[in-house]
Amino acid sequence: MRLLVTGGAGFIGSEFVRYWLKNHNQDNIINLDNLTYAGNLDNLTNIEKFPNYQFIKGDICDAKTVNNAMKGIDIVVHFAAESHVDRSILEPSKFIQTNILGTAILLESALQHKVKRFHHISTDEVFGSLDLNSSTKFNEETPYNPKSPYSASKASSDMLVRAYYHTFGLPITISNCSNNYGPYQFPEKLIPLMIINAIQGKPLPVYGDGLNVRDWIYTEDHIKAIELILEKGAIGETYCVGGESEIANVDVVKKILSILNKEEKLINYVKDRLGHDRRYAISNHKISTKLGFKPAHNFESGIKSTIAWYQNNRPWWERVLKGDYQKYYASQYEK
Ligand code: NAD
Ligand code: TDX
Repeated sequence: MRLLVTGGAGFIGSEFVRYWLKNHNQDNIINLDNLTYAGNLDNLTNIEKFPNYQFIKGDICDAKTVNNAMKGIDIVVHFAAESHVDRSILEPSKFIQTNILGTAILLESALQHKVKRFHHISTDEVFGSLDLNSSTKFNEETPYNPKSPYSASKASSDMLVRAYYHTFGLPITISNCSNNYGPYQFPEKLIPLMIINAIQGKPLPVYGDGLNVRDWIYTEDHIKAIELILEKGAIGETYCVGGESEIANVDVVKKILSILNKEEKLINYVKDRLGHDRRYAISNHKISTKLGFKPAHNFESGIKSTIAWYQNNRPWWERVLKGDYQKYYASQYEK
């Protein structure tokens, strides 16, 4: 099989590329990524010389580049996106461009090239926000109710994917996953930002009261869910994917501090995120009963191996912290 992976130099996309080449070595992967601030070829050094791997630096919003990359492709796995909620508050237009327009261009090209499968990676954030005191979880039937420019752009892209299935018969599947964490995550997201700040003895900026809840999944478990969907998922279907680990932000931060043996006085409560979603929780019922998915990592084991990775890969994150990251950090946290 020939796979076109978009966004394969990012956090989750690069985990997919590394995993797939290791476990499906008869397949070929073309990785199309335009290397935004979040794209990093250092994530792929183990596999970059593999004969069945090819990298194309290009934008999913550029139809010519996409059409060239799509030639001979059997399966598209679409990760490329602007992915950080806080940046979508600072600059929504980039999210509309990449997440909506870029997905539309890929869908049209996949249809023209008669691909056998278009798998779209989406998020639980499209469903909106749950009450802290309820036990309700999002599932495949939950109506969309996105609240941030990021989640609204992802919801729009999901709708376009569904429209290409219903109108044109493009063989699609969609996964809506909860918050990922693990090695190689860009340190703008909660867990790597807190780990790196804690290692450096810097304040840990917790938004609002710190009681917002997220459901955490170790990236490798997310990739295994995608593998199951590609191998056994039904065309036209959506699958929710969760980590079965709902935790309040401040408890995540306290856990990181305790593993690193640092004091809780590093916690710094800062101004809340605009429109901050209170709680996400997602049901694995469909993917577990239909495809046999079960996350292999619990938060306790996943966070320990993630912290160990950041401790052992200091040059990776020191390079990332240079340059534009400093500007972003100052505009987000030092205003
Ligand atoms: P990321 O920000 O780490 O990586 C995104 C990648 O896409 C980068 O390599 C970037 O260079 C590339 N990219 C961005 N714009 C592009 C464009 N116009 N053309 C080509 N490449 C482009 O993101 P991530 O956390 O790995 O997320 C991957 C996907 O998973 C996204 O679609 C995101 O919405 C979804 N998702 C993420 C999470 C999470 O917790 N991180 C959870 C659920 C779903
Ligand atoms: O400095 C911070 N302080 C803080 O309290 C940051 C960066 C975050 N937070 C809070 C906000 C959220 O309640 O931590 C929680 C997690 O924040 P993020 O890591 O930014 O993730 P979230 O906004 O929940 O969105 C993530 O999960 C779904 C990903 O970024 C999305 O790409 C994915 O779709």
